[in-house]
Amino acid sequence: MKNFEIAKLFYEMADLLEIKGENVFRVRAYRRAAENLESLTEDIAAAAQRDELQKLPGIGKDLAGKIQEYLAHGKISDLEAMRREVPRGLLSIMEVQGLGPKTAKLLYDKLGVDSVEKLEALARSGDILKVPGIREKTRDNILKGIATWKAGQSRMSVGAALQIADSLMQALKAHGGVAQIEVAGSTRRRKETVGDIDILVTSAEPERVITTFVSLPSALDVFAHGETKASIRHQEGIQVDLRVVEPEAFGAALQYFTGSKEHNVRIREIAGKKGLKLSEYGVFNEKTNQRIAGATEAEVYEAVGLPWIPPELRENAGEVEAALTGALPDLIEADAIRGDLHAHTDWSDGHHPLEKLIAAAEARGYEYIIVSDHSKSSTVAGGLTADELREQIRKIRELQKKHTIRILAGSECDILADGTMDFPADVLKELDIVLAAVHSRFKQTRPEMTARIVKALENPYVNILVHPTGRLIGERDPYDVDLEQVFAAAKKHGKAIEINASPQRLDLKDVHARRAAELGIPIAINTDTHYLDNLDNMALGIATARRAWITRAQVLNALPLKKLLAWAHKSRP
Ligand code: DGT
Ligand code: CA
Ligand code: CA
Repeated sequence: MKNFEIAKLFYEMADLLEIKGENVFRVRAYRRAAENLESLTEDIAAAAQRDELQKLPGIGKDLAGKIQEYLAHGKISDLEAMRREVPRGLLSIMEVQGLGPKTAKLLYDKLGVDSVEKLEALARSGDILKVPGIREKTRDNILKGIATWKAGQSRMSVGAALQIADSLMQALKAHGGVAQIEVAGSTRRRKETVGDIDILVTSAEPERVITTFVSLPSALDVFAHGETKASIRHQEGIQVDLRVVEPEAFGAALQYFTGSKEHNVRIREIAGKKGLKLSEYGVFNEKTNQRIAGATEAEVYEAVGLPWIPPELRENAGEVEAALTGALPDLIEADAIRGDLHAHTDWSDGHHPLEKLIAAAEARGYEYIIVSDHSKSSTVAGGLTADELREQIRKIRELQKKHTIRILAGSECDILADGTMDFPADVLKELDIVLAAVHSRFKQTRPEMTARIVKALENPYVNILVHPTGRLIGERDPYDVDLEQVFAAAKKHGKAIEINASPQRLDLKDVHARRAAELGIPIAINTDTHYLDNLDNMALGIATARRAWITRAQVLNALPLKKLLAWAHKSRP
């Protein structure tokens, strides 16, 4: 069967197209097709023979043609051409930010720099300065880029990890032998970054499952290949550990491998005091060694005298005490979310028309959806002028007549360097909801940045401070700001603070969101949608809120429309 071979080539094409800066939809189309081929159990050649390639998920005309070509000639000419254009070595150094494509090509051609290690050596020794056009500043940027690249190599955002885990689990299920399957570790806890992915399986045919796993096209290297355990390096760069366990120990193994280690230490202590021994194999009576629980997590916790604890809470951050006293929080769940309060359209830097956003929100069953494009000072993001915003509001009111979902006119309005808002009061007052965001001058001092945001929160029209620290995980540090002062101002003026659900942001992060919610500040969980499928990121925002111990009552967009609007307009003059 050529399924896996073709999947591997499609993964490579996606990488090459991405490096070349091609349309993201094309890049994704190749990745999705590769994932689907990984899970396809029928021989792709059989589908091709019936001329039914295009009936397969994710395969359009273009990709069907590539598959036909490979089946007939054993190669894909577009891929061959791209390989010549972007050699492997060049590809690897282009992953370093701060190194433009032109410089990368120059270093590759003239000095044979084909790895990040060589690039780093050259930059550190200073020899890189001999290359025409590379100055001290470029060199600094390259070194910074290398540091970020290294950090990014060691941990991955949980959003990306979840996608990889889901796709691997789907492939394993499709190829048979899998009974139960779950992702464990930090991925299951939805920690914002993940070191490696841990997957647990029960199976009557462990060997079959392990063999499938190590031969998947997305498995670049195999580190370990045992009878019930295997480790691979996934093509996205992360390690994945697979363990096959006995059904009667699945719950115990899931509990153990979900962690965190610190949480597990506490649970084992509690078990010990009851004369029980807890391990990845089950809960045992210490004296008789008899197993008293292990098949499900719930029975494992019950055996040690605790209610089941949601994985997002298992960080030894008070959850064990809460469980012992029956005080676990009733965490927010997906079905409590009534709408999204941060979304873009092609009026600014979103990639879909207004109508499509509304339809997508309707399809999710939301009660309301905001339209919150950028304001005029965000020029790179295509920010709207006041006139354009008024035009958009008119358009929204007109579209409203055809819809039952409430379309909220909003703006993601810039907080200017001095803390004033990018639009004056007479524009803001026409909006249903106003978001406030920092998009410029990230390098202000802590007192400047804090005063800037506090001033914005004093504005009577501002409702929600969005992505409050500006961090991009693995890419950009948060700006320097005193969050305690920001929270105090939000509390005083009755503003909400966002958990931005975009996997690159997750901003506020869990511990800060927990603090804000404890202070009584409403938390908005928003996707900041730029592509329609970003609406799915809501799940990640909810997971972050759950890690922050947040309940439905603390979530702004769990409010019904009327209450939401009453809240939003209460401080308007
Ligand atoms: P990561 O991969 O760094 O993002 O974090 P985790 O939590 O996924 O850690 P990992 O993959 O090393 O191990 C998965 C879980 O297995 C971990 O959360 C708890 C459990 N575990 C691993 N090693 C130990 C250990 O030495 N002692 C205990 N109590 N638990 C462990
Ligand atoms: Ca892990
Ligand atoms: Ca692991």
